[in-house]
Amino acid sequence: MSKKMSFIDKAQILVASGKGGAGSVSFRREAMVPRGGPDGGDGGAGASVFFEVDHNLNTLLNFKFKKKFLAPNGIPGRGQKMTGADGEDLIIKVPKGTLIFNTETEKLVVDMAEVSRFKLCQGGRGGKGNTFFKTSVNQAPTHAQPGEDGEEIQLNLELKLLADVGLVGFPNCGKSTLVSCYSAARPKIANYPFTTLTPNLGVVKVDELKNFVMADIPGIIPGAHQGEGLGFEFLSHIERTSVFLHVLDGDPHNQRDPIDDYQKIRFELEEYSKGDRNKFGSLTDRKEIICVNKSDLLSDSQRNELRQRFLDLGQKEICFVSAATRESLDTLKNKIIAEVYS
Ligand SMILES: Nc1nc2c(ncn2[C@@H]2O[C@H](COP(=O)(O)OP(=O)(O)OP(=O)(O)O)[C@@H](O)[C@H]2O)c(=O)[nH]1
Ligand SMILES: [Mg+2]
Repeated sequence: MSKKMSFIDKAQILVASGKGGAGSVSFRREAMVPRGGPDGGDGGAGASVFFEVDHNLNTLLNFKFKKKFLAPNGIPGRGQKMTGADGEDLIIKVPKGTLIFNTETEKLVVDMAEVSRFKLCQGGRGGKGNTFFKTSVNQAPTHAQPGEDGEEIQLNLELKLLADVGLVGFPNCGKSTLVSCYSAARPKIANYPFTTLTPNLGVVKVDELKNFVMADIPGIIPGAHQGEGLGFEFLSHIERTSVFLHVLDGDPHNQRDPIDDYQKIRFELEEYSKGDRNKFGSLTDRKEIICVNKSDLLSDSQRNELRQRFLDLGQKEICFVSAATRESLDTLKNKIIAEVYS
C-alpha cells in the first residue's frame, strides 16, 4: 500500500439518456382538399447525459442523496409537420479528478482529471413522422417511426479526497466527537483510548458552494516515532494537509496536562518529519489551530491559568471548546475556515 494513501469518496448512481419522441401519423385536413397528404412531424431527440467538471466541488457529497439522473425524453412529433422539441441535455457536475466506472464491467469510463466535459449517454433519436415515408407509390403512409430508446447505465464514481484539515491529539481527547459535530460523518466514539483505528473523514459544509475535508486519525502517544500506540502509520494520511487542528484534552481529572500534551504531540510530529519519511515538508510547519476540548469540565480560573501558560510559552491563542455542549464550536469552525482558505 502506498504511503501517500488518501481517502476515497465513493458514490453509485444511475444515469439514463432520454428516449426520442415518436414520429407522428397525421393527414392534412383542409376543406377544399378531399384527400390530404401525410403531415406527421418527426419526434424530438431524447436528451443526452454529460459529466462536467465543476471547480467549486471537492467531494461526491451531492450524490449521497440523489442517485438517479434521468435526462428528459424528446417530445413526439405532431400534425402539420410539427417536429417535437428535443429534450434538454442533462449536465451532471462533478469535482475534478472524479473517476467514473461502469458498475457492471468495472471498467473505467472516464477520468474527469483528463477532460472537463464528457458525453456519457447519447439521447435516443426522434422517430420520423409519416410525412417522411411518403413515396410515389405510397402517397398516404399510415406508419411513423417510434423514438429510439435512450441508454441507461449504472456508474460508480470515485474521488480521491485530500484532507484540508488534520486533527491531531492524544487518544480519547474527543477528535472523533468533533468530526461528528462538524460533519455528517459518524465515527465510533467511546470513552477509552484508540477507539479510532483507521482514519475517518468528515466533509464540513461552509456554504452552498464550498466545503472542506477534515481527517480524524487515530490518537498519537509519546513514543509513536518508536512504534508506540498505532505508531506513525496514519500520519501519512495527513502529510498533505495544510492545516492541523491540535485537539487537547481539557478533562482536569485525567492526570494529564493539555500543554504538556501539546508539546509531546509536537515532538512526535517533529520526529516524524526526520529522515525521508515525509515528502511534503515538515509536519511542524503546518498552519496550526489549538483547541482545548472538554472545556465543559473546566472552571473559569482553570481556563485562565491554561490560557496564560500557553501565552507564556509564546504560543498563540487557544480556543476553549466543548464538543459535548457545543460551546464555541462555531468560533472554532470560523478559525478553521480562515486558515483553510487563507
Ligand atoms: N465532557 C466531555 N466529554 C467529551 C467531549 N468530547 C468528547 N467527549 C468524550 O470523550 C470520549 C472520547 O471521545 P472520542 O471522540 O472517541 O475521542 P478520540 O479523540 O476520537 O479518541 P481515539 O479515537 O481513541 O483517539 C468520549 O467518551 C466522548 O463522549 C466534551 O466536549 N466534553
Ligand atoms: Mg476517535
